[in-house]
Amino acid sequence: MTDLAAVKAALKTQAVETPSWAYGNSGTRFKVFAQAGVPRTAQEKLQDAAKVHEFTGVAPTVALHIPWDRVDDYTALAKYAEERGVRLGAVNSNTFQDDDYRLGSICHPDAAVRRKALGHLLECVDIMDATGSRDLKLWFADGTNYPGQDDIRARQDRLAEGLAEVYARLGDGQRMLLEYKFFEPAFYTTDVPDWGTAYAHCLKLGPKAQVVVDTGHHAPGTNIEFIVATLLREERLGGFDFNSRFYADDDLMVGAADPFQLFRIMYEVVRGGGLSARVAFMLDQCHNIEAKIPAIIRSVMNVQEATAKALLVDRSALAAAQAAGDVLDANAVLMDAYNTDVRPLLRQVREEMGRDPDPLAAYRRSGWAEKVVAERVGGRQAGWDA
Ligand code: LRH
Ligand code: MN
Ligand code: MN
Repeated sequence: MTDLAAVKAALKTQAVETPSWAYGNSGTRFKVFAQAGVPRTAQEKLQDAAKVHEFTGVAPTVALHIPWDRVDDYTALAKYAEERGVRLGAVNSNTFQDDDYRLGSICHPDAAVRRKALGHLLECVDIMDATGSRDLKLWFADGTNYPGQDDIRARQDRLAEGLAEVYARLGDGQRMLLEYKFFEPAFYTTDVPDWGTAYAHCLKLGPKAQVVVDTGHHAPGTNIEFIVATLLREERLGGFDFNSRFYADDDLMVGAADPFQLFRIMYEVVRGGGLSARVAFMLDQCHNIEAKIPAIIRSVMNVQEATAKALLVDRSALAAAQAAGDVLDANAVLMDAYNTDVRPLLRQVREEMGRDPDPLAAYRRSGWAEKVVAERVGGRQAGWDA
């Protein structure tokens, strides 16, 4: 039997971090579609993020991407966020959009480029000091396109060296989250291609270095929940970049392509005690063709639904079936939870939190979309024009 009060309490304390870049225009390498009313500044992105939190009640922080969200005064930006009821979350570094990074950043063969990249990463920690952010999220586009292009092992040495310098700069209570991705933009080797490589570096660095699992960064068929279970066991799961994929790094709404996979991941999170502050639940998505704020609200709700189902798994019945070797019963316990319609429960949770039970309808009624379309003229692309 599951304790419904405990399930509700867990759902009320859940926090999903939304990414500043999801509020801006985005697209593919073929076309960026401009939408009316999208934010033109970091402040306007925070305004939109505040709306997502206002209507969901569980999205209190916003991730920044530097330089996409560069401002003169980050302390003032943090204050601006707080005045609107949200806080600044993870600082995402960006060592992939300068010409200098053609052959990589902190793995680049040229020490001068490595120094430049390192300077950016250290600047991101300075920004964290000003914003009060806990997490530095590192994703490296580093890799090679052709066999023989560079020495695989030397690149790992450069990576380790750079990461160690950043690690040494972290203050008390600050962490670095190392993200892996199996391919793209490099096509032959990627310097942090998988959780094993990320984990090996984090292990050498120390406990402030944690792995971040971007759900879109795996080969088709990869068992992501196994990775989650393993990293939680090793106390090295720092967080998630949630999104959905069909074919590649599609950055679609989390839970859209495969809600069952999201449930399996969230079950391992619950099972491993990861539904706590030490695991950051972040979205990393782009809304190329759909309205952005409603899409982000929908994404937050998808995470909530998967979490609710994971919390509803009857763990003692599951353990009993597993101990008895009853394959069918064990599977049925999990499927019962997955097949539960948790939407009424979540409506109740929202009402108890003083929010509208239907966040999307409430947002639509609020008139925010019409207001920003009228006020914001000339919205910007999420990143590549920064
Ligand atoms: C890379 C990635 C990484 C970046 C973000 C914009 O594919 O997932 O997290 O910072 O996209
Ligand atoms: Mn990511
Ligand atoms: Mn990605």
